[in-house]
Amino acid sequence: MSLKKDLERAIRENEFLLYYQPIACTRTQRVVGAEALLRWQHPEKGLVSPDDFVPVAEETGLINEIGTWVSRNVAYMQSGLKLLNVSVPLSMNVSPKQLSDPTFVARMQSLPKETGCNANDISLEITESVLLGDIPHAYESLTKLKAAGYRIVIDDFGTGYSNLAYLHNYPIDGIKIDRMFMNDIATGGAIVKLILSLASALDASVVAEGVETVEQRAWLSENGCNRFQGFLYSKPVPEQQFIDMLQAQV
Ligand code: G
Ligand code: G
Ligand code: MN
Ligand code: NA
Repeated sequence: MSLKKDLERAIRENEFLLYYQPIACTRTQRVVGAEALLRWQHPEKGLVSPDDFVPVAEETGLINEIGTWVSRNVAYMQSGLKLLNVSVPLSMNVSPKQLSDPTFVARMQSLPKETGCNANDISLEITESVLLGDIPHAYESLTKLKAAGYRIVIDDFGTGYSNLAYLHNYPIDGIKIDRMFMNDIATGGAIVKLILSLASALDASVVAEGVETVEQRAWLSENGCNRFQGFLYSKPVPEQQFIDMLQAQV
C-alpha cells in the first residue's frame, strides 16, 4: 500500500496520538511546559515516528488534516490541564505548508471557544525556513495567529538560513536552540551565549533543546537560560504519563 493511502486510512481510523516531552526549569528542575510530538500507531508497523511520514504528509497535503487533529488535541489537553489545576504552556509543531492553508488560521482562531484552551498558553513552533519569505501567506498567518493570542516560536534555531534581519519583521515570542549547539557548551558555549543575548535583545523566551548531560544543564542555568528540554530530564512520554508527572509535582 502506498504511504499516502496508508495515511488516509490513519486519518479515517484515528491512528494518531500525541506524546509530550517535558520542558523543565534549569534551576528548580520543575516541569514548566511540554512539546507535543506526533506519533502514528500503525496496525502493522507499530509506533511510527513523524520523520517517517511527515514529509509525505506535506507533499500530499494531508498535513493539513493531520495538523488540524494535532492542534485540536493540544487545545483540549491545555484546557484539560487547567481543569486539573496543573496548567503549563504547551507547544506544537506547525509545518510551513499549514501556514499557507487559509483554513488553518480560522481553525486556530476558533479553538479557544471550542475547547476552552488559553491561546496564550500554546506556542506554535515554526522553522526558520518559514521566515525566508517563500511560504505563501506565512506573514499574514503568523500575524493573525499572534493576534489570536498564540505564541510564535522558532524551532531548531541556528540550523536554518534565517536572515537575522527577518527576526525583526516577524512577531517572534521565543526561540528553541537546536540540539546541535549543546556540543558547543563543552568548548565554552560561545555560540549559545550569542543566541541567548540575541534572544534577550529581541525580548524572546528561550528553550535549550537536546540537553543530555548534567553539565549542559548547569551551564545553561549559570548562563541565564531558564528552560530546557532533552533526554536528561525526560524523553517524550504518552499523554497520561505527562499528566501524572504534573500531578506528582503539585
Ligand atoms: O519526536 P520526534 O523525534 O519523533 O520528532 C521528529 C520530527 O518530527 C521533529 O522535527 C518534529 O518537529 C516533527 N514533528 C513532531 N510532531 C509533529 C507535528 O505534530 N507536526 C509536524 N509538522 N511535525 C512534527
Ligand atoms: O525538531 P524538533 O525540535 O521538533 O524535534 C524534537 C525531536 O528531538 C523529537 O524527535 C525528540 O525525540 C528529539 N529529542 C528530544 N530530546 C532529545 C535529546 O536530548 N537528544 C536527542 N538526540 N534528541 C532529542
Ligand atoms: Mn519542535
Ligand atoms: Na528542534
